[in-house]
Amino acid sequence: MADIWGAGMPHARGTVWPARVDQHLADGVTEDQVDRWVGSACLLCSNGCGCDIAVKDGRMVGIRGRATDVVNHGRLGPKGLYGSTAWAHAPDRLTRPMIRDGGLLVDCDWETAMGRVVEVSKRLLREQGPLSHGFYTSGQLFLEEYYTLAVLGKAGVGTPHMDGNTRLCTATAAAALKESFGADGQPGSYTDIEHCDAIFLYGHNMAETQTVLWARILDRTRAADPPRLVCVDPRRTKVAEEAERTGGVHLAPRVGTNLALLNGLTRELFEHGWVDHDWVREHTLGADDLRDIVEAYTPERTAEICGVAPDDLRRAARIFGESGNVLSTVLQGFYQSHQATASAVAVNNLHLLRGLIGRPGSGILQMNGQPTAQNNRECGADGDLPGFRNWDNEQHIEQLAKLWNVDPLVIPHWAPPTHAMQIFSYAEEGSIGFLWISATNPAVSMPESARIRRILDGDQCFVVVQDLFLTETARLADVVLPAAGWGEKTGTFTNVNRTVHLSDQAVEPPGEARSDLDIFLAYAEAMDFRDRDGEPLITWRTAEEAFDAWREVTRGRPVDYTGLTYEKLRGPTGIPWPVNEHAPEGTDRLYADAVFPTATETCETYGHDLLTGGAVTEQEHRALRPDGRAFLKGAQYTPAHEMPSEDYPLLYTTGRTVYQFHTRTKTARSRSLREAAPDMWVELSPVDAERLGIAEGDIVRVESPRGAFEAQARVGQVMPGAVFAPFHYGTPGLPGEVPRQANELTMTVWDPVSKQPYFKTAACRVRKIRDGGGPAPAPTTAASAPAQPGAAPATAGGALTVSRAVPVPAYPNDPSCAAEPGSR
Ligand SMILES: Nc1nc2c(c(=O)[nH]1)N[C@H]1C(S)=C(S)[C@@H](COP(=O)(O)OP(=O)(O)OC[C@H]3O[C@@H](n4cnc5c(=O)[nH]c(N)nc54)[C@H](O)[C@@H]3O)O[C@H]1N2
Ligand SMILES: Nc1nc2c(c(=O)[nH]1)N[C@H]1C(S)=C(S)[C@@H](COP(=O)(O)OP(=O)(O)OC[C@H]3O[C@@H](n4cnc5c(=O)[nH]c(N)nc54)[C@H](O)[C@@H]3O)O[C@H]1N2
Ligand code: SF4
Ligand SMILES: [Mo]
Repeated sequence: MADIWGAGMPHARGTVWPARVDQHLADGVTEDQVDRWVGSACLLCSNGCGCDIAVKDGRMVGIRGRATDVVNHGRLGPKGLYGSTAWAHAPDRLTRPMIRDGGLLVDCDWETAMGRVVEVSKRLLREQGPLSHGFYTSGQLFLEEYYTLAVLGKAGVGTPHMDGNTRLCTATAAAALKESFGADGQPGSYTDIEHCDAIFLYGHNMAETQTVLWARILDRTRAADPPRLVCVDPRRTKVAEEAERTGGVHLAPRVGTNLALLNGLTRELFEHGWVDHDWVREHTLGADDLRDIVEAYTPERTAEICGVAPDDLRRAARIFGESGNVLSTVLQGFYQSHQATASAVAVNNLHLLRGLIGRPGSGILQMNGQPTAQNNRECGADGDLPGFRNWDNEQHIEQLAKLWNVDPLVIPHWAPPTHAMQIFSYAEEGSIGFLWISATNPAVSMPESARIRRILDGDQCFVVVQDLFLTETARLADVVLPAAGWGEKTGTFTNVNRTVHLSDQAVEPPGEARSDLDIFLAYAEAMDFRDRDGEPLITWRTAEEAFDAWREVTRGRPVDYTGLTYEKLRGPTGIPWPVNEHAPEGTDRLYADAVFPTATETCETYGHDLLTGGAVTEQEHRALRPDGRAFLKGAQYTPAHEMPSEDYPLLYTTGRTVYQFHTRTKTARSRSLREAAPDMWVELSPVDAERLGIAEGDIVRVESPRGAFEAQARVGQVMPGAVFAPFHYGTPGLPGEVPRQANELTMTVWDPVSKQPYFKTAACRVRKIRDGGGPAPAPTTAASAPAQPGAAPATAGGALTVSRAVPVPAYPNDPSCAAEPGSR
């Protein structure tokens, strides 16, 4: 637990990342007692580490990394090891459906619960039509489940009101990829780590949020000839420390000023001639406009806006400009902060200006967070259309209509699909009277919690919640459906670098819990959705049949799954798409030929103005003749919606800690993880703490114009003027307990292009309530450590892991395997 990244295995540039198998078995279980190991991948973040699930007496009792998997080479991190199976047999798992009766949720059988769902659904469809229906799903279901939901929602119900919590998570990643390259899909690969000269991490605390990927980076930075790191984060994270250690830079911009910083970096590239003009002319559009936009962002002006030193900015730009190969990663410090899409696109711009794309070591990872967010974006249960199709392109709609054998008019495409924030507004007004929430806990995870609770609790909207547990959200539902979780059902999912894994069912779900696929299929059947010939709309019954239907949807699209089968995925490793007759073993890296899916006929969007979100029309797009060239797009920096004021003088930002996953439904049921970060805290800089008379562990009240919580203060690593709160801790709900969730304070505002809400920019004030009687319950092992070493007892626990180095297998697609055969 304390040794988050495990023992280092440093290795030379261009050689294969060494393999090591990490394994954890539940208390009292030994390896020889395990009955079977079942192939899967970890479902606790977007890294998608290949693993096997240990099964004993019909129960999941542990996990082991897969040495042969390209993604993780056998490694697992603390969440994967301790959090993957502990929740499965928790005594409070939902095992029966529930319905609200006389104000209370009471157990019932499936017939009653589904009967209630179908009755309300049919009535509203009859009386008010498809716009009365909303679906809010997840980044944690399986591909087959999203695809089924997408078909029943778009071709069955016919509603545009369908989105996922991916809107809160990686809508900006998708938007940035679409704006620059024409379609979603990660250009880069993890193998870029083995070949790069510099790594830029933008608003990405990878050391805590993708621990195995971070271990992979450490194995290069701790070896000879390391890449230099540049960290852009207002906290002094482990990433920031490593940036300093490697002779790189930690840029700590004022919260909400990312775009100004990036405009400053971009200007430096132009000023110093770090632009590959030939490449830019041949493969991109928009360089002149971009240069005009960034002209005013001199190092001095940028430094003033962002609160960084001008020379640090210059040094960072020089590292980008002069390194042979650069890998960039971007995550929530950008996606959930002010001017999200413009800032994320600016990272793509930097790579395009130097032509650093499509070759080993030069990659962009517009990261994902959730393990299956990518699949939701591919399958279109999130406000996209299946197969990265463009809702504004009639031909794309016709392709789907043909695949589903329905009239094109049934598929909603008269306006952009409704995004989650809008779906909740419609549910608030009651124009959406039926809202089906699956595998997400918005009562804790959406901004402005009090408002979300009101929407879910009110009578204006009938709420169905499908989950493993009676969450804060489920408690407000009208019907609760018990779902089978990871290991209890079969399906595929795709990690951030496009690697597809199959997760086979290992055990039976508890009680009457059913897989999400079975639940969606049962609804579709009860609703009697039909195609244009009167045949059942959905023809599949099993996950594998759903996958096979999906493969056809991807034919000819950038996200090509046609060469994948369940059989192939039962092999030694996950496989990155596209997989087809040209690339039967998959594709490590996109755009090696510098041809981008931007042609008007192909692209997933015609694009937007990054400042206002105004849409580009088909005619405008066609007139630009993008024809495979990438777009360089910029925007001016504007101040955030809510800036510090006299009343609320501090910047408020939120995020994660290494030991907890989201609203903790899984991680809090592992004793080791729970105890490592047991309760809410809030981080202040030493300067602000002193000014406010706050000491480590004091109980403080944090307030914004929208709400407040009380928690113990950690005098920590956040930059002066800012406050950081973890968002994992829900409201206890016991009488007399004060709310303590980070989202009580956040605001209902979103990015104009990606529509991703801004969890990382608001204003707040903090005051001391009373002594806390000890240090804050924040872990000491990473960014939440106290500023003063030793101010809190060291985080420990969970020594039940074994790790063993193993000979390196040959990884298909890994360019280091080809270049250095001797290193295997
Ligand atoms: N342990 C753990 N790992 C996880 C998850 C988890 O819950 N727990 N969740 C998974 C998911 S779904 C996601 S989306 C990812 C998220 O992974 P990350 O994006 O790495 O996590 P966050 O902590 O949300 O935010 C990253 C950093 O953004 C910084 N930040 C805040 N405001 C700003 C700003 O204005 N500008 C800049 N540049 N930085 C800012 C914060 O200080 C923080 O360190 O993690 C995934 N992995
Ligand atoms: N303030 C603030 N708020 C944030 C963020 C932030 O950084 N700051 N980050 C945002 C981000 S990036 C994300 S991804 C969201 C995450 O927010 P949520 O999606 O609300 O978080 P989870 O706790 O992962 O919720 C997933 C739910 O699905 C259930 N579940 C798990 N597996 C299954 C399954 O197979 N089937 C079904 N039916 N249910 C299942 C779990 O029990 C859990 O209740 O939070 C967002 N909210
Ligand atoms: S890095 Fe992510 S996918 Fe890998 S073990 Fe950790 S939580 Fe699981
Ligand atoms: Mo996320």
